[in-house]
Amino acid sequence: AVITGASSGIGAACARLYAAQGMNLILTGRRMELLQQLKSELESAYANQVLIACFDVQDEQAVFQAFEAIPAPWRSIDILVNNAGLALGRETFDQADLEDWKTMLHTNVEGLLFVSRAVLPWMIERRKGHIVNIGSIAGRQLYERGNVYCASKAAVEAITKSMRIDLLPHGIKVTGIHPGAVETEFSLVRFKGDAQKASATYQGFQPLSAEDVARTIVFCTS
Ligand code: NDP
Ligand code: 8X3
Repeated sequence: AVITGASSGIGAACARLYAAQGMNLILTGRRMELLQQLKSELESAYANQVLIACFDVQDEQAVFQAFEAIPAPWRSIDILVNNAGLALGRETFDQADLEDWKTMLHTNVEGLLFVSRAVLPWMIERRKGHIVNIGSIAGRQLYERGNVYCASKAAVEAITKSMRIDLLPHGIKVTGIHPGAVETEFSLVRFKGDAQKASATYQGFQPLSAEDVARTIVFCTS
């Protein structure tokens, strides 16, 4: 399985659950150190192998180069979890930072497209594969100051449905997972390191855990 955004949150939880099932993993993200730590943790707990591919999903060239560098025995990919993503800022439409908007669209939408296209030829060749795209309830239930994050996740849902139709003739399955609030690094990233604002996000209700979502992903691909 390939998991993007495996250095924290839902992606890391997914890696742990798939590893426990004996699956070999290709883990991606930008923070090499965290990926290395997870690789060591998993390889010392289980007999499976972990390959790290460190790149920014926004960078088209870097994505394709990273997958071109994957050794042949690793190219029999059964599962791709397109999980890497983020929200940045919580401003009204007129106040939001344009750079934040671009980063969300480049990461959540373009990044998912690049990684999918890099992996797909190997799945098509084997007439086998399952792609899981992580959208969000935010793509369906719009909220105040959610604007472009919500739009990026609505795009993920449209892309997921379109992939499912176009890839069916190749025997490839496509699933969309659209979680509600999950307590991960997500809000810390959204509020640019402001821990107070991040934890305030989860006041008054019990958020999902990364493992809750990972269990659903693993169930869907089982
Ligand atoms: P985290 O911030 O904990 O994890 C996000 C992961 O995405 C990290 O591993 C990060 O790795 C990776 N990532 C972010 N930007 C890039 C990039 N440009 N290139 C490569 N990797 C990147 O958040 P979550 O685990 O919560 O988020 C995972 C997914 O779930 C996201 O798509 C998010 O939108 C979605 N989601 C989250 C919800 C929530 O409430 N938390 C609810 C619904 C959906 P690194 O920084 O090392 O690059
Ligand atoms: C993340 C969930 O509701 O915080 O996608 O936007 S929410």
